[in-house]
Amino acid sequence: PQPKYRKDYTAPDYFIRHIDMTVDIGETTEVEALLDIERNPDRPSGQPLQLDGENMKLLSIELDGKFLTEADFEVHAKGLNIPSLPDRCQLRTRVVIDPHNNTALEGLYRSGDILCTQCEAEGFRHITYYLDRPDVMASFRTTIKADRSTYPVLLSNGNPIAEDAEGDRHWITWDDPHPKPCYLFALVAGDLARVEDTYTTASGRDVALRFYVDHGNESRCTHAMQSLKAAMAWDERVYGLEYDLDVYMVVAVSAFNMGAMENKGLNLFNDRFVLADDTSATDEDYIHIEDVIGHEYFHNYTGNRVTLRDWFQLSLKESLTVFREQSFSADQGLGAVKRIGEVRQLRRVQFPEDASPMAHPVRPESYIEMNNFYTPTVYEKGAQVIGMMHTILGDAAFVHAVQEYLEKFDGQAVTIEDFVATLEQSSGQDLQQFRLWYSQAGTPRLTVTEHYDADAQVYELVIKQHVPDTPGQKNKQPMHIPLVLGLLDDSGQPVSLDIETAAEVTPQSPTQALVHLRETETTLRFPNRPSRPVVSLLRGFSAPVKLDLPHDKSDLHFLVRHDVDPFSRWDAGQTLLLRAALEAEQALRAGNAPAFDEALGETFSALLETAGSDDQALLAEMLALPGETYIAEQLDVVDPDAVVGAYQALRQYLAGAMGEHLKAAYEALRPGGAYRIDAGSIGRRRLQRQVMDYLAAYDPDALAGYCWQQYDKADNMTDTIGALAAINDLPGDTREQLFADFEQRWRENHLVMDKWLRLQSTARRDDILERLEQLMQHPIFSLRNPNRVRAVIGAFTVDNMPGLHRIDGSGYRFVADYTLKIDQLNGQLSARLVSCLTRWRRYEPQRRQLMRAELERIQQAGNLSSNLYEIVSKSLA
Ligand code: DPP
Ligand code: ZN
Repeated sequence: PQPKYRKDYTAPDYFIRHIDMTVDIGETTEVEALLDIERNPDRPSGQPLQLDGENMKLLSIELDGKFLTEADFEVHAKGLNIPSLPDRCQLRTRVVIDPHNNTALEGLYRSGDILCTQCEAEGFRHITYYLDRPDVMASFRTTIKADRSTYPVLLSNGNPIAEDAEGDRHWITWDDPHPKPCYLFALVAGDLARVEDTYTTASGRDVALRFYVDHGNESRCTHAMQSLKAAMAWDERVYGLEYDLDVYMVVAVSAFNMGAMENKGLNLFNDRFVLADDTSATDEDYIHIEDVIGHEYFHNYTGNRVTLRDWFQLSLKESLTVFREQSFSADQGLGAVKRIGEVRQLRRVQFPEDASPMAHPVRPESYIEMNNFYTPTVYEKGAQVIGMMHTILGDAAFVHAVQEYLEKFDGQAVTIEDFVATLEQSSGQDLQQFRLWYSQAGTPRLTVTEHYDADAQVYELVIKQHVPDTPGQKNKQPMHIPLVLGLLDDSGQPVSLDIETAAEVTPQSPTQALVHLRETETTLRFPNRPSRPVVSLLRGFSAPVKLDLPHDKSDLHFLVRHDVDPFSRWDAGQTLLLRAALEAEQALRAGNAPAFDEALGETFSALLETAGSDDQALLAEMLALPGETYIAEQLDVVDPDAVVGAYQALRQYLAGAMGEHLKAAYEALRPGGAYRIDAGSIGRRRLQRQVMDYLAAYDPDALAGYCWQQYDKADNMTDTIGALAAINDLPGDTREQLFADFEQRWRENHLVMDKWLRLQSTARRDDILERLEQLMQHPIFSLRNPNRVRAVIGAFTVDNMPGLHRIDGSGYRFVADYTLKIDQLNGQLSARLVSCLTRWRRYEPQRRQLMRAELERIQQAGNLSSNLYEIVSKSLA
């Protein structure tokens, strides 16, 4: 496989203005496509037409009504070429495809008993011969013919304009007048139940909202429907954007590679992001559903109305849409805590990616397989980049600029540069240097030193920035980094700011400022400080950077108690915990027992004593330890045993310091009434779950009793799963009985069983690999269903550090074996699973050798998907 490069972009030689397609579903599936083709006047004439098409059998081809013979065109494995064409013509092709044996889940495929499509990024070329690139936009008319009893529901984009039936068969024609790239095409055929509601837009138009789900699941769409209406109202209120069609459809699909897909007017969703009710869904499920429903809805403008010129621009639609989703979500109640969760996730998955052999800029320069670039960097780091521009412009100017962008480019396929230039023109801000966020990969590191001159009463900060080398990129330029900060005096009060510096400073309030770092080194002087203040840096996580704080431990304890910014307060606590974990890791490697400061125990016990306070969700975050992956991320050479040991030791120490208070807190946090899903109740449950995590370390027997009771009394899945999760690593009868009972109760519900699978795959036990094999024998398991595979193998690779890194290499071998097996079915999935091995160079010598050997074994197996080939070859390079 050969890479494609961003610099090689050229406009298409031909456009397709309209496609009239008939999909005839039967024993075999036949697709007839009539394309209205026009030469691009800006390109030389006489170019061949090169259509994309894979995994299909060509039956016939006609140009302007005349059948072509084999001498007139050339078919190859990736498409079809016609040497020359008139400036305008109609091309009709007829092909046969095989959705029933399509295990890759791109193009048209079978999921359970329904047929459905996934066309982003390049799936449409598995349905018919086409110019499968986003800058070719056509209006679509789609006729679907199928058996009436097997496929009573036939859906595509736009509006239904005609239908009829004859005998066992029926057909329906859909018309989508909005020209769109083919990655937004969708088709569904199946026996599905429909749940309908109406939304009245701000201007008074009624929009029909239709969810299609398996029969029996009708009552489980309520939350998704509510979320959709909330998202529609939010986009009207905040961005002034109204939905533009009469119908909005969402179909829940069980076998789906991604979370969901924003096809115009017809979203397809992984069913885990649609189906929910109190007994089967957790708080986190409810929140994810709201996020993903919002995300796909917001794409209707940022992605669909204004789309991408080419796939290197993917972040143009994804980062802006993630940013909009995150703003929407924060507005729904959890606010700052939501932000903390995003940062935790960014540090857990994106920072490692940015330091890996797959590190790439938010706007990649090249790819072998586009599906490998639906990454945390393009999505989550990209959203932080948008967030920084939001900070720099200010909310009103940012929203206004986005509106201008959407108006200016409505109906067009554009670039990230078009977007940034519009923000610049609209706001008058200079974003020239800021653009480096799109082209330079790697996480910038800020190193801050402080100095207080008591005689002169001046406090001084020196901030250095450095962007690390990444594959193909060395010696990077300094970036434009927005740093939000404030100072606290000895009593913990915010100080009014007066800053002397060469850098640009934008005051945000009398006590908080935005400093624009643009140089390798920036000095800030704060005059008239009668005593040394404590600085609170990177408030609200104003930039996606690693920050070496200047603070000593006592400053961090002080910030945990006093900082007014919830993010920085939380991060001060995390820094304390991280430093303690790293000291413990060092001790363990030196063969010593870890030791911890008493002050650490005091600070965190004191936090626990505020458990009755009103911000329980924030408190839960404050009490949660930095994860093992994040601890490992700080080390140049990773010894997984030492990392796991340090994490456990720190947890044990804090649990001991909190002692009996844990039980009191657990009791006090018991629910007072029926299950409710509001921010306050969610916060209480999260805190209770955190307390249980410490109790497992402090008093396992007491915890087992609590888990038993909690499981027994639970009227909701959050409490039920909370009990199983807390006891997951404690061997014993209670654990076995609860897991067995749960299986009996839920074995028919695959989404709920995913939770059961996931917990067991992440359990810390010596026989974990045998257990994984058993789980894969369970009747609900199938290597063809990505949700199941992610629940067993995916969860193991991400959340079972001791199991994956067993010193005999059996964890790596397990992953490699299944990666190869799954690659025969689904390259998108196998490429994700293998990523746990790609950073082998960072591990201690023995693991390094073992991981590398498995990667080489995969590489030598041959016949790999382009997805897996790209990841493995880049990680060995
Ligand atoms: N475009 C989808 C999404 O992120 C992924 N294919 O919404
Ligand atoms: Zn998206």
